[in-house]
Amino acid sequence: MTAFKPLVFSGVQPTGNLHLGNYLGAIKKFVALQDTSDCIYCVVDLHSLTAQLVHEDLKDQTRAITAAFLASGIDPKKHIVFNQSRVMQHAELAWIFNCVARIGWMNRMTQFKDKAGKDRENASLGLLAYPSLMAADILVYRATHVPVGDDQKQHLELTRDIAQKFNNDFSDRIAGLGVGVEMNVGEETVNGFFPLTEPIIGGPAARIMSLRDGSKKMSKSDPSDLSRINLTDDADSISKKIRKAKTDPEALPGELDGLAGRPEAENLVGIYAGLAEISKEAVLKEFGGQQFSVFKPALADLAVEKLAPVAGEMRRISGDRAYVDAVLSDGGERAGLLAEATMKTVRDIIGLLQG
Ligand code: AQP
Repeated sequence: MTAFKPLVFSGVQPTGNLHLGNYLGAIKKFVALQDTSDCIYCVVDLHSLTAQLVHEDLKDQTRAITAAFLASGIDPKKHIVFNQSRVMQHAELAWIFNCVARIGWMNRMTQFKDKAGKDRENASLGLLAYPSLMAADILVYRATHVPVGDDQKQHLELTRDIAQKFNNDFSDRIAGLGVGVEMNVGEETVNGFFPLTEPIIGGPAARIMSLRDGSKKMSKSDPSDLSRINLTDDADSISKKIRKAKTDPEALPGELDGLAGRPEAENLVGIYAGLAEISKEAVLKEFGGQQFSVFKPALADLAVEKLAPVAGEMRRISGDRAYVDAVLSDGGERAGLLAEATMKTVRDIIGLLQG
């Protein structure tokens, strides 16, 4: 569908402890995609300022997410790992996209509505413009694929809208400079500078929910630590949190249909499936008819078995701060070269005077 060189980009904010949702929804996919694609993985520190401007320990949080990437199996030599603020072209392109995107588009974003709450007038401009920076993160590398959790689907659609509007608004200049790439948009073949990036979402763990409330996604910012399994939790905490996870009194059904209207049960089945790398159907085949008193201990054992090695590696890698910093510095340099190549052309397309 596209003639752009396939390239994967994704990012994680250094806003707190990584949890099972981040791991199953995003990081596990990052690791798997390394075998088939060139990948760029970024700790998006500039994004984290939208939630909280003054951080006590932003540098250490950035290192901790990097350690989680590496501990999970991301190879920083074959691919690129860096933190966003090292490559200022992200912010430069975000500014241009702020001028391409419309305020109405941003106002419609459910994440903005959720995070701004009732006092929208008092939310930071950065929080409103978050998706524009996210589009810049992706498109400054002209990335074609973005593995994310289900909660980021709307932002990815907006990234496509921004790319499409830029391609349309500047179509003559893109053609004049000969920097377009042919791609199919619906029935049409158009020439654009930015790809219409595809999200990679799906599988049984695309949206992991809170262990305390099956209607809320598992989140770093949930005040209850019992709502999430942190990647740094020890075996006892993992088992305790799964034991205390909210459920209903029914046994597990044998078929997927039987999970309808049972969000907490569905969530635990999804977590099991994500960790075991099998489908929810396969989990129900094994545990259908069983009570949670049987399923929860099996889930806890599986979670400990899969997460303990990652937590151990994270601790080991975090202890070597010089290594983590070297990875980010090397990745930043390599990412910076790619981003600058894109921005040179973007400045030409727009008509900015440069040396
Ligand atoms: N509950 C989740 N289930 C599946 N995937 C998830 N992701 C986040 N929560 C879940 C995915 O993890 C990646 C990194 O997320 P992020 O840290 O950049 O942003 P976020 O979505 O804002 O994460 P949190 O934990 O919910 O943080 P707060 O509480 O600060 O808002 C993304 O691919 C995301 O989809």
